[in-house]
Amino acid sequence: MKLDYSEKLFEQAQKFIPGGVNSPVRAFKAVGGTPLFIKRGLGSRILDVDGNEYIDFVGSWGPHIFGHLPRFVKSALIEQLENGTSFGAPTIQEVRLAQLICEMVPSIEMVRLVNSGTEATMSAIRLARAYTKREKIIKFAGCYHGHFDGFLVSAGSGALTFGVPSSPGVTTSVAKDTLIARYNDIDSVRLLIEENPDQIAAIIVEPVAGNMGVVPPKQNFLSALRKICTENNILLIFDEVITGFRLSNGGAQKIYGVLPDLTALGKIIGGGLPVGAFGGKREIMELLSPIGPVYQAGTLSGNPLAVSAGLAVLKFIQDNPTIYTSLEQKASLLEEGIKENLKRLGLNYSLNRVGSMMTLFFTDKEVVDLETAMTSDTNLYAKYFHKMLERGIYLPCSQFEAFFVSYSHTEEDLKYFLKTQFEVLKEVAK
Ligand code: KE4
Repeated sequence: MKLDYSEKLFEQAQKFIPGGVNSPVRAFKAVGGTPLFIKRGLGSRILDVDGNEYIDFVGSWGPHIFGHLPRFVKSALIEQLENGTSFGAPTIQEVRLAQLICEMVPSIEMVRLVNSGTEATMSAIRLARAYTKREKIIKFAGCYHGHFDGFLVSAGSGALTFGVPSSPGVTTSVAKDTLIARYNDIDSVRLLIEENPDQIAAIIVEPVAGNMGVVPPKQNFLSALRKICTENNILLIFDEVITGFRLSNGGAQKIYGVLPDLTALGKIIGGGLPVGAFGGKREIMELLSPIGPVYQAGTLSGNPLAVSAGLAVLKFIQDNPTIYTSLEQKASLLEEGIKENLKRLGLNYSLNRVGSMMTLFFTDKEVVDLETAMTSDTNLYAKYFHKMLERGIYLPCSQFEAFFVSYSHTEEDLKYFLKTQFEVLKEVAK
């Protein structure tokens, strides 16, 4: 596989951009080698600058549920482009997108559009602190909510219930307000609440974790979180940046029947352009400036070009609810095929799947939280990643990410994946 131009561009990029990338995970640090510079994407395919074509199972880390550049997104963008890109003033498109989100996501009565998932989650935290007049938050080890200071915190030492910075530049005073619980372990949440009575503003959770690899919520975990939050006047925040409109036309909250107080969205609602959103109960959202005292703003929030792409996607989802049946069929075909490959090769790696997001963990442990996810053999994953890439399959460049099936993946794509995976696993896992 010729990578000359990607290698040359990566060398240049590292002169001007830290690590040569604008987001760390893209740098292939977890798997080694040179990141591919992508020239174009269409449907289930991407093409790198050296002319190599791949079947894409990353989909820009989640946005491309319909594959690259679906016709309805392309036409929406071209139409908006004729009218301009940004005005810093209200537009009809953002009203329509906000209205659709409120109609489709069960818990959202009011929503504010922003430019990224991080902006959405960090603004939801600020709002929760203002609403409850409390300062501490609980997040879960292994869940990622963006690069807001308060989220870049790891569990403090056993004796300390509060967090310690997991990145330089995050102050200890910020980190001490973030408490870390164990995913799928409601007792770890109960303990933190008991140790910090009446001090916790919110619990933020990925209802289906995607950032330690895919980890589904155990039976009743989400409903237990809902109950414990209600009992303790804590706001429950669902970070649905990945799961929103990925798992259903109402996100994970519609599938699991658990309603959070606030929800963060991103990725799919931007159709591949920068859009995030946070929303929830009217009485909470009305605390936001300009009607309330909680300040939050953004020059390009609700940007007409970005919103036009997101609006086209949500309209297509609203008009075609059967897409999730088709996605489920494709994803379960892949899951069954992967399990068949593992069985034929006598391998007992763990495969976690929810809807069209899944992860193959190179461990024989059941993966239910960060600790079990970390038992995976990341070196083996790196070998698997590169051999799949050499054969034209583009997977996440980290063991601890989800890969995605899109509506544009054909049966031929999935069968090629399975055939290739069998050959590769036979080679790397011997
Ligand atoms: P952004 O600020 O990157 O748009 O969204 C942050 C975020 C928030 N919540 C969840 C559940 C997320 O998954 C993310 C971002 N996801 C990562 C990969 N899983 C984005 C990839 C990257 O960082 O480049």
